[in-house]
Amino acid sequence: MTGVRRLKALALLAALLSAAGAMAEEPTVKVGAIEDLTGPTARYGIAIKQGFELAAEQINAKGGVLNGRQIEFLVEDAAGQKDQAINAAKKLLARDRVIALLGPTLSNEMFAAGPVAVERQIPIIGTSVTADGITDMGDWVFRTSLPEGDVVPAALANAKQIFGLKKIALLYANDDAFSKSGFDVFKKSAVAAGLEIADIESFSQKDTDFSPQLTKIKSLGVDALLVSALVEPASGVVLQARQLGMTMPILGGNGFNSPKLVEIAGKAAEGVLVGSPWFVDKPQPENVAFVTAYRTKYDSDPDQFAAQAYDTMFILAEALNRAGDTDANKLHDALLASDHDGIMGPFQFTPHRDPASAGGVVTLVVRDGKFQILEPGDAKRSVSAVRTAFSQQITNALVLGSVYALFALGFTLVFGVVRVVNLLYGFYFASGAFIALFAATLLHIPLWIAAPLGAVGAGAVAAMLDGVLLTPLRAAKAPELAALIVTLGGVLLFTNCLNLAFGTQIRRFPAALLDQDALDIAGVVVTPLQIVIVAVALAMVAALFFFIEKTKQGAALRALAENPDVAALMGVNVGRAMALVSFVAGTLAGAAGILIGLNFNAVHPYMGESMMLRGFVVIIVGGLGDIRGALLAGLALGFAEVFTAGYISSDFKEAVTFSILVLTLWIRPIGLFGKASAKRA
Ligand code: 1QQ
Repeated sequence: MTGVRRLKALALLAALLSAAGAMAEEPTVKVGAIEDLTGPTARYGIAIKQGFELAAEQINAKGGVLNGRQIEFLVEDAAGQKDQAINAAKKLLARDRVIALLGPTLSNEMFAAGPVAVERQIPIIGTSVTADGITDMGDWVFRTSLPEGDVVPAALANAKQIFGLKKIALLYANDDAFSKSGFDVFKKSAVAAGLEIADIESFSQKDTDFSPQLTKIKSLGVDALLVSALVEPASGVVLQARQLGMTMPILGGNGFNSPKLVEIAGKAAEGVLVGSPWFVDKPQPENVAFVTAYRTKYDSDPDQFAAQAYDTMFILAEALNRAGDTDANKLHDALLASDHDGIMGPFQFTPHRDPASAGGVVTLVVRDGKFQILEPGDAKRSVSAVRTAFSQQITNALVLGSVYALFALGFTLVFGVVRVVNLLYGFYFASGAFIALFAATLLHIPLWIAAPLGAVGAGAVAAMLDGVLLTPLRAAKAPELAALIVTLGGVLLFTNCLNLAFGTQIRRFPAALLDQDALDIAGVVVTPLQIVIVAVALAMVAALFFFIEKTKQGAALRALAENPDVAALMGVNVGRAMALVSFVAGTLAGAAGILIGLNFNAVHPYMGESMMLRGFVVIIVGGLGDIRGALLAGLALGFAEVFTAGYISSDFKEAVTFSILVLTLWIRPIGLFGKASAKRA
């Protein structure tokens, strides 16, 4: 290389290095969000993420922040779980070194992840969290979402005026921070508005049956139902309230304000009210531009959560520019000085880092499948009839009890014949529901075919799994405990597989498939579906009795139940008989799962779990393998649960179930119907 050439090469290298240096001087500004992208609250989280993305894209297109730096938006999934929210916060702070955190989606998660940001002294800005006490966590916790206390009183006052409300009832989820806090606000606002609170009922997030509480509320003749819950349970409440013929306005909190409510509850959602700081048809030009850009990018309408997120990204970008660099302390102070004019309206923080103004709150109503501004004309929807709660509760109990009986019969049959407490049975329950659901929704098979298909499918799964898992144990004459442990391992494994494959969220049959007008029979409201449920359950029970008592295979099973060795000597093919029992029992479990899934329109991997406790109670109370006992005990359990929830509290439902079990064991260990020598099957 000549000297000149070498110089040229060096010059080139220097130029390259300086170009790289210039690029290195303009690193991106990393902003991290913790949102629910999977799980039951994903609908909120995805809308929020899209709102952030759209804003970041627009800000970047206009030159970014801090004189030309691009915003790099990173998002971690918290899936509605507190521990996942904490991990996401730690990851974004330690690994990605984000300059601020946005989210999490839920107050529950914020109470977990907020302290992480406080400890690291990095701003965290909630855009959807509305529970009381969020910003009390520390100086680094901000929120742009209006707390329930700012929204609910306005919406309630509005509803009171339009519907002439006097007497209301309250219903809320008692195991979620937002729902509990929203309930406190509802209660306080109702008292302040001079409304009579006729009843307060609660439920747990994982509940899918709200009919006992609703039936009680219905009997009180209230003018409106106030509900504090996240969208999944909220939709279930709305669906069942309408099924019970409750046509009064239902006012929800922030959790209701999602298009998912209408998707799940269908026609039942009509007349649902919610207070909101924003609505899609807001005429301001900035909002029109936002809605248009959002529709273009995502092919769907934004909701309130997307709108709040969109504004928040601008608020953060403006604060960064005011701060002049990414220093956390400067950013913190710059955020406090925010004065943003966005699609939600003018925005400033209070010194306590909450939104300063609650102006612009509107009351929305679901009309024609969409949230629209509430108008006086909507009042004509409010009609509420007082009905006899007692006969309605009996109907609820009959529906539930007949499905429990169906479930318990199979469980007891397996126990009676195979002598194994088969914990996989709860998995077969869920399998039936999943097969029917997918047959109906993915393959578009009509429900009346999809449902039996699901039941038989669950039977096949049962025959196969029992064969694979239990035959070796039988061959080795392993003790009964071994079989119990194997089925325990099996149920954990397969339920986890269902969970991995389909997620923990509640899946629904399309609302349109189940949209049906309830029948009013002498003041008792039943849906055609509920009549079908009881009829199918009874028909299957009758068929089982016929099979056991009157057929040759049934006789073989009875022989097997009496004494397997003698049965084998008599020529009963034990392996085949076992497979048959598993198939029949699995079919009963699957059918029960489908009927429960349809009744509450809720299917999820863990639906069999709570059924297992009930299965145990029924087996033991009914008399260890006695199918008549199981039938009666199943029905009785349905009644016990419905009446406990309806007349005491749903919190005690499981306690009552368990007490029945323990009492039976104390007083009559062989079960109410068991004979000393336990005639089984
Ligand atoms: C909270 C809420 C939820 C409805 C947000 C999606 O308001 O958890 O605070």
